[in-house]
Amino acid sequence: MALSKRAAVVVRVKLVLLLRVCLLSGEELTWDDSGYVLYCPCMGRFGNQADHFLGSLAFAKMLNRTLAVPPWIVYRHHTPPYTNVHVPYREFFQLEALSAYHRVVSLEDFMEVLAPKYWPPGQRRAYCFESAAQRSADKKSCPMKDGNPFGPFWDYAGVEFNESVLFGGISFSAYHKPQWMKKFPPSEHPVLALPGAPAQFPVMEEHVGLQRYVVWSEKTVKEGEGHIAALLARPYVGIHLRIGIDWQNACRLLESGDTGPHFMASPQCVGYNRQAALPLTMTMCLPDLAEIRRAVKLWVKRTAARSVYIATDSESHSKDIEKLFKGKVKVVSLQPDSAQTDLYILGQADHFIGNCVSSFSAFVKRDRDVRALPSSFFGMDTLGKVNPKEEL
Ligand SMILES: Nc1nc2c(ncn2[C@@H]2O[C@H](COP(=O)(O)OP(=O)(O)OP(=O)(O)O)[C@@H](O)[C@H]2O)c(=O)[nH]1
Ligand SMILES: *[C@@H]1O[C@H](CO)[C@@H](O)[C@H](O)[C@H]1NC(C)=O
Ligand SMILES: *[C@@H]1O[C@H](CO)[C@@H](O)[C@H](O)[C@H]1NC(C)=O
Repeated sequence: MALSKRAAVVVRVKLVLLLRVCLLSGEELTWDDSGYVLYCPCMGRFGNQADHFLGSLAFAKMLNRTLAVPPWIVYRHHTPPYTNVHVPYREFFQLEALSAYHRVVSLEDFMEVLAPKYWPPGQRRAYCFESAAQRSADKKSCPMKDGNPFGPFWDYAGVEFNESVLFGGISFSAYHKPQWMKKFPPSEHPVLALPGAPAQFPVMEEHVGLQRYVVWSEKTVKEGEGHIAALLARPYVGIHLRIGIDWQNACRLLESGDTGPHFMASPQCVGYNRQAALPLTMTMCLPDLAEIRRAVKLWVKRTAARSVYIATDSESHSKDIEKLFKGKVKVVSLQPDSAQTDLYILGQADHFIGNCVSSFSAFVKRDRDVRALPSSFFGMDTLGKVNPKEEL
């Protein structure tokens, strides 16, 4: 007997869904009995989110749970309609490349394919620190959707939380693995949904190498390579100028001396060991034009560069840099809409000069380290050696 019309439609929808899943991941998505980790990349912009991503990936592996890879949150403070954009991970990077390290699923696929059946509305528990719950009205609820970017993120995922599970006296580090396993066995707690990344900022030293699994998507590569071929002659030096007004304010905190050498992404150049850390100078945080010129000149000479690529959060100083070379070196600054274009081009440079304190620079540095490409920082030409005139 023929299927009823309704049943036929259901079968078709299921087939389409199945096909879609097969096409995206190469295999059918099945439920993982070892459980899942979901989190909102709710702190900071791209560089911060990327640092947190590496730690979260390690956390999921530690608990042997599949990581639901969140989209990137892109803030549009200056362009209408001013709402956050949620960019699926695989827009910028290959989701599949992560699988060489650990089991992952995109948050979007998790919500579309798995959640309706295995994590249905009404059973969606939020997990957070007791201290975070203190901020809620009843002091017992996780503030999952309070404010921006929290609310819009879970709305994007289509999640309302039904209940809160609080924890305390436990951190995301490997030290507390037994406690996590004991407290939250996947049989009773299949989905650990967290208000923030289960990770530290900046990324821990032991997780820096996970960058190798963060591989650019074909689309990003194609666009980036297009720009390189059209605009740059090799060898080229890529530089990151993090010098805008927000950064000037941030670096001012260094002047008081209260921050010490560990300030935002700085462990990448002063060293992770707090006791043995090198001094962090103002020039390293906020290079002035003299330092920018000095470093660019040095590396253009050392690499016999034919062009310079400038990525910047504000001014490019391209005219000043051009003048250094009397027209013999081409100086390019795209100021693209997408920060990923800058990150890609910096990543491919023959030499990179970054800002040690910036996690945006840190992304490029890690990406290059994985491929054994050389990098330096403003105020630090050789890793582990603050430039002589800067020494305190
Ligand atoms: N396109 C482009 N954007 C940049 C550049 N430098 C900074 N930005 C933007 O500014 C943001 C800086 O935030 P993060 O990526 O988190 O890195 P960070 O430098 O540690 O800065 P904070 O988050 O402000 O502490 C980036 O995500 C970009 O959106 C640049 O050279 N090119
Ligand atoms: C980790 O999870 C996978 C997938 O659920 C499972 O097959 C495996 O047995 C788990 N490993 C451990 C040590 O529990
Ligand atoms: C959670 O969902 C269940 C089932 O839908 C419902 O009985 C319960 O009242 C909900 N609790 C909260 C706090 O929303």
